[in-house]
Amino acid sequence: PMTRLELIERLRKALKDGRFHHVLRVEATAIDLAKKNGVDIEKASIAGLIHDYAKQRPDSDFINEIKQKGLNPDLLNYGNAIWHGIVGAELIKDELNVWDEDILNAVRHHTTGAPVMTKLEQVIYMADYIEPNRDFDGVKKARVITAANLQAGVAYQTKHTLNYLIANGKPIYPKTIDTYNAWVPQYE
Ligand code: DGI
Ligand code: FE
Ligand code: FE
Ligand code: FE
Repeated sequence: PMTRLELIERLRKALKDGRFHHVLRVEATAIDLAKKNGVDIEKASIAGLIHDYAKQRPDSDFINEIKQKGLNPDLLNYGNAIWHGIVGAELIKDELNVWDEDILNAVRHHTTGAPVMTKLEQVIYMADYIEPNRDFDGVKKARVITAANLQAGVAYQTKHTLNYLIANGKPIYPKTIDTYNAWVPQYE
């Protein structure tokens, strides 16, 4: 596997400047949340760095990967927002030689969440949402809630993201609904 510094060089090349700095902020936020929640710091660092590795790839790369790896064909009905995590994890295996399934699952679930998430997956899902440059209505509340209780943060993000998607007429990936049902009624 690559060292952190080798991964950083690969990410610098794969991403535009703004996105590159976002992943560095997600890494720092993930390390902070990992320390507070007893999560492996090394895995939080690597997962934070690589979570958006595939974000700027053309649609054709994802479509090829879905077909080649025999992923669920329903994925073809969605787009980059859904693909860059779930399908991005396959590109990461192919191209960055990261094979740790805990880290890959954190990448896979960083956009939609999942009904069952490890603490590492929760840390990456939340770090992506609250990294210091995020600026949306409710981000301050999201930071306060997440600092107090990681699982309550997951529920908060899941509820607000689904609300945003519906308000804007976006297609909802079924796993996003499953995540909502598993987390929001329980933690509200
Ligand atoms: O990649 P980032 O911008 O750092 O953040 P992200 O991967 O968490 O989210 C990317 C976008 O995906 C964000 O605008 C919310 C959106 N999203 C989350 N769940 C769904 C979704 N978009 C659609 N269409 N359907 C979903 O279920
Ligand atoms: Fe992302
Ligand atoms: Fe996110
Ligand atoms: Fe991100």
